Amino acid sequence: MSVDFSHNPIFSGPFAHSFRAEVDIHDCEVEGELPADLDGAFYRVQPDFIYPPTYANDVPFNGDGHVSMFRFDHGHVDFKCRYVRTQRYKAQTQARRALYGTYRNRATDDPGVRHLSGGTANTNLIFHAGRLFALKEDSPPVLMDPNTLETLDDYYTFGGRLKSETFSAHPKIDYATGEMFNICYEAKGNGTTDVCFVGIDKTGELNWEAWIKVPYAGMLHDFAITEHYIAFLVIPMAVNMEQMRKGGVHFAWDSTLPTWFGVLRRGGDGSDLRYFKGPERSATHVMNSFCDGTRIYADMDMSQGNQFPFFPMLHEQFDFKRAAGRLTRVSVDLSKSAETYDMEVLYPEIGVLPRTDERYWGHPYNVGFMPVTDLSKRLDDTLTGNTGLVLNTWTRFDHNTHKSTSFYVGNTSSLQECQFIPRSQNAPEGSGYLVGLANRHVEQRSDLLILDAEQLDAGPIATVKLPIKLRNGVHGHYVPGNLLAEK
Ligand code: V55
Ligand code: FE
Repeated sequence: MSVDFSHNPIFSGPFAHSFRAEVDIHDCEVEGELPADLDGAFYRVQPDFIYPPTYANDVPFNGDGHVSMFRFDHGHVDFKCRYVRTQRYKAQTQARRALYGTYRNRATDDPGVRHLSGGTANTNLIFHAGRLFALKEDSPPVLMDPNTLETLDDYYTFGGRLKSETFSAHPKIDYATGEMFNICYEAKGNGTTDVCFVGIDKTGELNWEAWIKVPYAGMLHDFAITEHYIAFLVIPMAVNMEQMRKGGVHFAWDSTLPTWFGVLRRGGDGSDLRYFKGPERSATHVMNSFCDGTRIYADMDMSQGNQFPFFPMLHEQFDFKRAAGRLTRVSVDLSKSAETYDMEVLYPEIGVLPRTDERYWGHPYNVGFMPVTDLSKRLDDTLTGNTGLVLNTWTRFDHNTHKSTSFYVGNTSSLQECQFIPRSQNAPEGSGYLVGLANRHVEQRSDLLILDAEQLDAGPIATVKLPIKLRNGVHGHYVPGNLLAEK
């Protein structure tokens, strides 16, 4: 059977079709001037099915990890993109067909691949202790060479120290200590309520773990670190074993479930874990988080209902109004005996994928960024396929002044996630560049935009013109050049 993507609805939206190519561009074409001081690599990853899914109910989150690298070199930039050589990628390319079934339901996989990793490495990248990790939250990390994007290890377990079957896609680094932390959920297999937190020291050794239980197996996509605590939100995007037995995807939205904000001591054994209850809410990403004495704060892209239109809903229809996320400060005071957590909506903007100046991860901070939907400047629906909340603006939030400034991309383009790059290691918070991909809907092409992060409203200072159309990606990460030269 030939490769034919045309019959699957996943591929009908704009910038939804698999790219499937691996490309090198030496010295990319640039409009404007790339900053002469910019030296380092911006990595991002897109789910990119190498073969069309075999299940009609499959979701975009099940695509194969396809990593792009923009290597800035003092006024020049080279581009490279490669599929991650996951066990799944290798088995399927060898067989020349899809062998894996629907999203995170291993019983729908071909029996011949069920002993292999199901990981797609399609969600995020992070660089720590000289290693570039490509991540999917249902599997251990995959290591890539940060300069060539070769896959070095398709199932990295920190030398056997990772006991969890999973490792989530949002590790956090505390740059004050050099430690990396992560949450690992469904740590003992599909649907298990076991969660493992891990700490990796600045040399790359996994030297801390704490095991806890969650009230139900919800998607624990991201989590929060602070100087003394770790926190996470359990959301009603819950594993649905009954749906999976019928050949469905891993999750369904169950609005009858509460949310739970869990807090435990960083470095402890997990026995001090406390849960605080909240109403039906979704929040998949943390902008940043910090503690002040016994009070813990986590700023998240929180909405009232399900944010993912492609996951089944058990009790109601998907509602774009209830899916709208706003930057919300979730907090608890551990010195009090309250059983609920506090919520404060910080800004009116509707958006997802909040980011920050990562040097401040886990510490008090003032600057954050978020792709938002400016509803007053809607994209031309005939170009976007009218998919609802299209991201058309990057916004910078300053918590000190409570002001926002933004860059609007125009009504024939849309934006992907943005990434902050500090001007130098010692630059003040939020001083540097904001980069990310713009989807050009008329030209059917991608551009990388580089803005001065302190002057978003001035527009891009440089635009890297790609002759190709990348698809909608998930997350990215920036690594300064001096760390890439080290071996
Ligand atoms: C997310 C993304 C995923 C996934 C689960 O953005 C959650 C949230 C790209 O895959 O599997
Ligand atoms: Fe994410």
